[in-house]
Amino acid sequence: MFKLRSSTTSPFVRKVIVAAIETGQEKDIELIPTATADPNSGLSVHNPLGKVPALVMEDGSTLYDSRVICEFLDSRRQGAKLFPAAGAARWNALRRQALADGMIDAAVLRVMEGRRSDPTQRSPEWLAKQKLKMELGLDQLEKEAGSFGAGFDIGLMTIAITLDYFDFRFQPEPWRNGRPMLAKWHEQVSTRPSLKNTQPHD
Ligand SMILES: N[C@@H](CCC(=O)N[C@@H](CS)C(=O)NCC(=O)O)C(=O)O
Repeated sequence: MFKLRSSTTSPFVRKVIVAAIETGQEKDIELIPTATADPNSGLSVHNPLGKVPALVMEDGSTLYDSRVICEFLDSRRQGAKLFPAAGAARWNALRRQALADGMIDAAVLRVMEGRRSDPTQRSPEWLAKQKLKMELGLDQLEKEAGSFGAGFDIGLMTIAITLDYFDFRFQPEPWRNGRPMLAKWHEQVSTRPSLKNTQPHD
């Protein structure tokens, strides 16, 4: 049995949970809810970076981050792969994962900046810079959405999770406006049980 240092709001944790469901391993993973802001959480023992997700193996060793854990889970099963083995399909999936991970990073930084207890410490320039990364990423995804097809790999999985996170944390920002292809793909991919049953919540 693996233990996953987790949180119900983290899109990076959700990547691991969706990958576990897609690869039929969710019963092998016990979730350990972890508040990353709690200095007594013991998280740094499992990940010196103090971030979730971290996967604790049966021998006590750990794996992080979401990219490594997802590929580890994928490597444990035969058949259709979340991580294509080689060639253009692999590089495209990894690039899309990198793009979507970066969009989540920008979104999380915005959320954290907005939570500063002293509002005068918030930087409007920093917030605008992170928002621009999210928007340019969305524009790039709109250009590509016509070629996403009906498949599902680590890149498309991370994109779906990113869009759900934007809806979760930035509901008033209408990312669908002017991005019809991406909106249509998101609606279709969201019927997938692994996504439908793992929506983020506080
Ligand atoms: N690149 C990492 C990012 C993980 C990450 O940023 N996790 C956030 C939660 S969404 C976190 O634990 N933040 C706490 C902190 O940075 O102290 C991954 O893919 O797992």
